[in-house]
Amino acid sequence: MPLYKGLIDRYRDRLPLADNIRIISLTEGDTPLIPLVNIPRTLGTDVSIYLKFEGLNPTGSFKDRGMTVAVTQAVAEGSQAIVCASTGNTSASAAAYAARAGIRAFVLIPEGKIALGKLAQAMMVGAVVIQIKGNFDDGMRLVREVAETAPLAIVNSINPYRLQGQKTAAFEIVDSLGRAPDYHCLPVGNAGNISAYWTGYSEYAGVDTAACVFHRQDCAYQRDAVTNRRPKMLGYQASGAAPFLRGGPVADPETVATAIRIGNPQSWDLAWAASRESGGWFAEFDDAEILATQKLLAEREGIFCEPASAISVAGAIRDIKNGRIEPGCCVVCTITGHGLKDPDTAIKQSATPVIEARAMLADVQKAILDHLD
Ligand code: AN7
Repeated sequence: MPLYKGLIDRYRDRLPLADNIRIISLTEGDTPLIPLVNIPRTLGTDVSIYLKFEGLNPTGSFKDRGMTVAVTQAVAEGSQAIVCASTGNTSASAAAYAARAGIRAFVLIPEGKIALGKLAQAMMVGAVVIQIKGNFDDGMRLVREVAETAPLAIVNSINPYRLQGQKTAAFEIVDSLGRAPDYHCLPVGNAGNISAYWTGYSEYAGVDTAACVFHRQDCAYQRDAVTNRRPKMLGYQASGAAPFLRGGPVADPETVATAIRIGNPQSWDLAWAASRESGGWFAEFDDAEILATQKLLAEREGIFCEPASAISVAGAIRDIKNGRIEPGCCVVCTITGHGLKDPDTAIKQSATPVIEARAMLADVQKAILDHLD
């Protein structure tokens, strides 16, 4: 096997980048597809559930896929600085790729509503972190406005190169499974990722979609179909931040899953197109259900994800139980971010307390015997 060099290198012929440009990469992508083994057994279902574990990207979230392409293109266009609004993961990723490229990153984050790991990442690599007294949607508006007055490349997913990078996750899934799944479950915040996956699945099936903005120009998507099917796209939102369930923007989004605390998704039309064209649906979960699923995944499967990511598994479980996802199907859930991103939320809900012990055998023995059953 040749050395893996990142997703631009692997999928270059399906990405709208010019030849001979400097690629800004941290060797992102190529993430594992992990089958669930214990949860399906408990459910008594023969549905196969796979997790696309995007928490194993270089900065711990799926954002790196879009960022390698967006920052590569920004540098190719001569940008000296990038800017984004973020609930945390985009800022961590943008900051890292800017450091790699040797350019400046400005990140706007909502005050007090960003998981600690994400803040540490952006600060550590030297991004200029601007905490605004407002939420993500305020930040997004300000980014659009400030980019008109200063020479900054926006690297939020309104930058179409972001979705182009993120669509490669769908390619990897089809390449690994040898087929497209029947259902694909995703958390939905700003709605870029669900749009990107649908673009990727559609391109691999040789079908045009609204988000195929680049390939429409040269029709490459029509030439190279590698599968004849596409999954139904299932988008899950937190009840306190569920514009796709309410039918329009939500003014004051609130959820423990801060990554998806977004009331005015920028890829509204693309996400609806993905849902409608695929025959999928949107559904919502409250914070208690999100946290319970995060814990279930950790305790039953050993997989530690951040709260927002657990919602895709919550959705799969509910829709398997209620029969909307039929027996015998193949389901992929994207685990969008690593659990280490948000240690505070994890520690708060941990069932096993830390036991204080003297550095003596008797204390350690007692602690162990108390917990052996
Ligand atoms: C872990 O970082 O929007 O629907 O600013 O971090 O494509 O927005 C994060 C989004 C899901 C939602 N899971 O994806 C940001 C940001 C995690 C995330 C989403 C995000 P989109």
